[in-house]
Amino acid sequence: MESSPVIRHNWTAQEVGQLIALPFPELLYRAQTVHRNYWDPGEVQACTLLSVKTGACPEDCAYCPQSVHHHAELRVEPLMDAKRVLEEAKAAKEAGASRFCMGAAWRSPKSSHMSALVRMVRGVKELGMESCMTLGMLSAAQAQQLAAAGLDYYNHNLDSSPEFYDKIITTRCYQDRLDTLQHVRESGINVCCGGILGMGETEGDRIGLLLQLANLPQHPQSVPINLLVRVPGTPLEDATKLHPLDFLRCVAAARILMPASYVRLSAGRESMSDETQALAFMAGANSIFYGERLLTTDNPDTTADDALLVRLGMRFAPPQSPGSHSARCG
Ligand code: SAM
Ligand code: DTB
Ligand code: SF4
Repeated sequence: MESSPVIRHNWTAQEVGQLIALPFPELLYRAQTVHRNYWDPGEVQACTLLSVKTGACPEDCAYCPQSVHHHAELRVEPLMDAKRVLEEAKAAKEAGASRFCMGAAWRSPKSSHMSALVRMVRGVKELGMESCMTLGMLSAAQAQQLAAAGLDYYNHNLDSSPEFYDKIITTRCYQDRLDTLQHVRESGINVCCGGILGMGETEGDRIGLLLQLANLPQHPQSVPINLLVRVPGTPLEDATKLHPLDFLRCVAAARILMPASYVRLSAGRESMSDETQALAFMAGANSIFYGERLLTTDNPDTTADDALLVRLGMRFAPPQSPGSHSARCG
């Protein structure tokens, strides 16, 4: 097994399976070695999320509290005014975030939404932050409109393996997701794409997800690894918990497979110990969601995250100009 810092797009399921199954110390050692070739191991990127349109989503994603098909407790809110969004972005910047991610509970945005979305992107850029949006499926034209506004990143997750996918979502297919990723990539916006672990999938499915991500034509510049937040009222509220070591194995594999990408320890940190998070940073995670809310669920308090970083002797990374984040690979 090779752990040299070479960017590959031709991984096989067997290779990824062998990686994941390495003795844990060996896997972490390899991931940390790759990590140090590309990144400063003392830095973590801080991204703050804001739900700019909440709930009443027509999609049936089994994990999601915002689906109209489920019964999670939630205050439905229409698209937020751009001015209010920018006030939140400013507060996030003052708290130390370098990237501001705006999420909407849509299958896809309507053309009538685009001018407000463009105002949000421009405003976040003017604050000197990286901008990110996650709005559902995008057409090529919509991706180009957001690119022209200066959007830095678009988040669209594959969520799981192609084989497990239809046990989780029936209202859109895997290929729809791949198509949106292609539109985003071709528009020049950086891709943020990852998935969710702990939905009852097998290890083979986790391997399948990692394989899909690692063999995309370009690695997503950001790879969010979410641990399922088991929200009451969703079909996955009683999903069997994933063992933290199995979660960590995937983080390490993601780092090895996609050396120059941010690997984000995303949803689910509320239920993780400090030790698990520390091991995730050892395994190559170098980004977190920072702020007391994710979209509709809780995230650790910023004071707890600040204290954790101090305890670990780590620090938040300053904003980077998109595209320059793999500068250390030389
Ligand atoms: N509606 C858009 C979409 O689905 O593309 C954007 C917002 S959606 C909430 C963004 C991502 O959040 C999903 O793709 C999923 O990976 C993640 N997510 C949603 N609910 C989650 C949960 N309960 N636990 C972990 N991740 C979750
Ligand atoms: C991603 O991969 N995780 C974030 C972000 N992209 C948009 C969302 C997590 C949502 C967790 C459930 C909630 O708060 O609604
Ligand atoms: Fe809607 Fe996105 Fe939630 Fe799926 S994940 S139900 S598309 S908000």
